Amino acid sequence: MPVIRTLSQVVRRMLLSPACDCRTSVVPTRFLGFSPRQIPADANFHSISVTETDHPCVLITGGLGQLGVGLANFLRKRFGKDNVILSDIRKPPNHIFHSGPFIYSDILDYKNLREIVVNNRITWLFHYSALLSAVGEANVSLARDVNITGLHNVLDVATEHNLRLFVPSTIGAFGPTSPRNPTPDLCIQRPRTIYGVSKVHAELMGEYYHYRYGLDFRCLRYPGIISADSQPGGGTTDYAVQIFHDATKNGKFECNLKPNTRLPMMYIDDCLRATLEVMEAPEKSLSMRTYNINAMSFTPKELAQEVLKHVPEFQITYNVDAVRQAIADSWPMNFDDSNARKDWGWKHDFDLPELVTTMLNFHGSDTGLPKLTENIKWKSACNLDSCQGKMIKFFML
Ligand code: VAH
Repeated sequence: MPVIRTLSQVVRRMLLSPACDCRTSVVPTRFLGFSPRQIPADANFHSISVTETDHPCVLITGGLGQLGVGLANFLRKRFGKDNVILSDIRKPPNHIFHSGPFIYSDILDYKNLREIVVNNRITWLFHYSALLSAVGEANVSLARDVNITGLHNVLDVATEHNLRLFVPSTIGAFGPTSPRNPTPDLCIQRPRTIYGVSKVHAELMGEYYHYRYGLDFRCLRYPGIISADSQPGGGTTDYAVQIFHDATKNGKFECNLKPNTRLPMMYIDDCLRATLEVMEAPEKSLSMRTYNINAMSFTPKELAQEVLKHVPEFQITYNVDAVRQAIADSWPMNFDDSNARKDWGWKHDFDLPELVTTMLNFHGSDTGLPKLTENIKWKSACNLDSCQGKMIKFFML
């Protein structure tokens, strides 16, 4: 029997051995090392599985982006404030710093990540650090470092320390040659942005680490996320957040996409709930590791028409941003999320009317506007040009 010297010889021998009919079965190569960074076979850097008592110990990277703070608040209600650590490379505002554990984490520093995971006995990691679509096109090399090299570090640390890892993907992981209406989970993915390419890479690498090393990797492709109390991060769908701020502050909005640009969208509360639900789903229920999730799909024109039902003087104009328009034209118009609904019971709560009422109430509240309900509609009693950023008088119809 020849002496097997290298791991590749082991794998080759396994794949080619008569016992392994690779045409029909995936070779279970999980025991061939715990992670790609484990060099000598006996130098086992693999953490023992930390038995999660009655809650995970959570780390969120990229915590100061559009979703991190909302996710931290949501998970702290579920697992306890001290069991959810928010992290970023930037200093947080006071109200965030004092709302729960916050630490520095740099996903480009592999040793920093390992130290955080070990010192805080992390068991779940939500990896939100990424440059989004439009901002990524303006800085491709940084997007490649953060979205790809950073991801590699997170995958390795998660594998070596037995973490349950969530990495968000996006409608941006599809491209102009993908079916667009609707877009299924499994189809051609040739995105035309560094953001999309990096997210396809994240999906494929996460699934590889799952099958090769047993990493509990879970991934959702998010639609454009609309958040009330957090700013979007320089993406293509950001118009759908800004419109509400401008509608309540000065009654008009300049949209940077064409009126009939249809994109899948979701309110942040649905997004955060879906993220927790897929992380809590029993492994046996997951037929896939990467799922589309959907809620609604609308155009700027349809969104403006819904806003007009509550702010009749509202005016929308269009000044198309060619970069964002080209990106949007390459993305799905509607998502097929039937696998998520079948496997782990995904169901959205917010459709367009609920979204608009919720967002207008949030932005209206800091201008002293009455809360909108079904039978309350605002009507400005003024010419918007003279509004000076505030509606002067309202009455309930
Ligand atoms: C972007 N808001 O526009 C992000 C998101 C689905 C889009 O990933 O880049």
